Amino acid sequence: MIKKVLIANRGEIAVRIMRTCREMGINSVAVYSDADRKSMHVRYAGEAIHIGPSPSNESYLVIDKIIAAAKKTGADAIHPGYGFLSENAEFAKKVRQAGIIFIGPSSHAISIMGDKIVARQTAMSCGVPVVPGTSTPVTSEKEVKKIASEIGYPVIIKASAGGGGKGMRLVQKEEELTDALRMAKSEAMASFGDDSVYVEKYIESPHHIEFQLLADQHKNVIHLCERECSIQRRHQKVVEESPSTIMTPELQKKMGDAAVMLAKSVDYEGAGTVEFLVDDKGEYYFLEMNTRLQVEHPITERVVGLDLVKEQIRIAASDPLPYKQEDIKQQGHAIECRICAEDPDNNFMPDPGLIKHITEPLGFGVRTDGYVYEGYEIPIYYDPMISKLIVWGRTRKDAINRMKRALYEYKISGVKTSIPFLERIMNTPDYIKGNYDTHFIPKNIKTLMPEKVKVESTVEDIAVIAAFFHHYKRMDRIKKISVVEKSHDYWRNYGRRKNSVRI
Ligand code: MV4
Repeated sequence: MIKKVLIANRGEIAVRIMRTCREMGINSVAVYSDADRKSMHVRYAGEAIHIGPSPSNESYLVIDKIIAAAKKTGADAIHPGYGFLSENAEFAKKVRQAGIIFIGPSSHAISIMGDKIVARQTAMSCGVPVVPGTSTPVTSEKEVKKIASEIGYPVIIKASAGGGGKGMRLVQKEEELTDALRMAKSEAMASFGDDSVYVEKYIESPHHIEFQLLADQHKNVIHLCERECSIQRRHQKVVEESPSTIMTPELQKKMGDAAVMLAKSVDYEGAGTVEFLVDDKGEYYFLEMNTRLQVEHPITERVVGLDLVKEQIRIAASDPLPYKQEDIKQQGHAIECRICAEDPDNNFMPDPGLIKHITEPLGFGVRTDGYVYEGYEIPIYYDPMISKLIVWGRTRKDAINRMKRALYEYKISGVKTSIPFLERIMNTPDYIKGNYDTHFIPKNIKTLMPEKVKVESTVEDIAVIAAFFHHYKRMDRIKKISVVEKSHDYWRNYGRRKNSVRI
């Protein structure tokens, strides 16, 4: 029996996990840094314990502090959330050595999947297709040249300790290889302290599709179908949906079975995700396995009707999965937008600060997983994601229209957010048609990033400004200024300054 769970995380995911704990009658313990004293996860938790200064490496990333907090509060289990220590094999091991349940897989499974070369070898040995390339780290330039000429250019060099796009280098032709290899290695060394790299054929325009898994302690492994995660910016997912518009029952069965096989081969336990690349011919290739609950898990929850955190906790408590693969059915369509405190007009620079006002969307088919509230100051130390907006619709079209409606209702002031950018994605014809791959954002950059009206001191601009003032003064004289006083349409006029002039 799990009676008290310590959540080794912060922000929206900490709150999301605690909500399920509350529903299950489980007490929750929050841990918090200096910057998070007033954070929502601290307010929501049954109890909260301070673990150190604001920088993560002095608080949320310190294994011993988290375990000490769990012991002190008598927590029987620790949920790591995502990020921070969630995929740290040493953490999982030390938690269990302390006699505490780690809500997640074995440290063995975490380390296998954490090393991308070992993960690749594991996939190969159980017959899961991988992208053509090396099965061991590459050592010399000569070796890379040989492999590249065998599989054909372009190739991609990836860091073994990487994942999620870090330390990747694309090589279009042989002349670029020397520099790319050197740069990939030095980047890998700088980021991970490990310069081993491997080579894969570069898949030109793939879809990034991942399968959600649940595995219990009794050898039952099932998949909860796929999530389409191709809309990324700098290897950060921006919008995800389920099902994928390119999925067919046949492909789903093949990929789902492959994901289940891989999990079985490492005696996987808990919730996990197997990522694939799918090319334009419907060929799929194993990319990596994430041994944590993922940011985008709610779209799967909505489409298959399961609370993944509840399933994780039950699995950790040794309960067998109460359903079989045949019981899992996708119903309708779900889309998630990640809402970040960042400025889309300024190269997506994080824009932390005080939330002066927030109104979240509500209504049928809408869910927000967030943590900020009016008067809360977003700290500079952590991820700028402040919430996830998840909608459901009977059809994909319904879901898109609902997402547009929900984004329209979403009002945040005090910080800049990615909401306008997300609205532009929802209005992009290729998105609406479901006709997109991993190149969606660069391909549609013109409409996603409308040129800002630049005010430069050219003669022409000055003339335009002068003409405007002339017109404005005339309007004033003839008393025809339309002033927004009390609006009949709150949403439309939200954020406009009082007495602002409509022009
Ligand atoms: C690839 C690839 C094409 N071919 N590997 C891996 C981590 C993920 N975040 C990006 N990854 C990719 N691996 C092979 N063999 C394409 C991607 C990829 C990508 C690459 C460049 C720019 C944007 C991308 C978006 C998604 C996936």
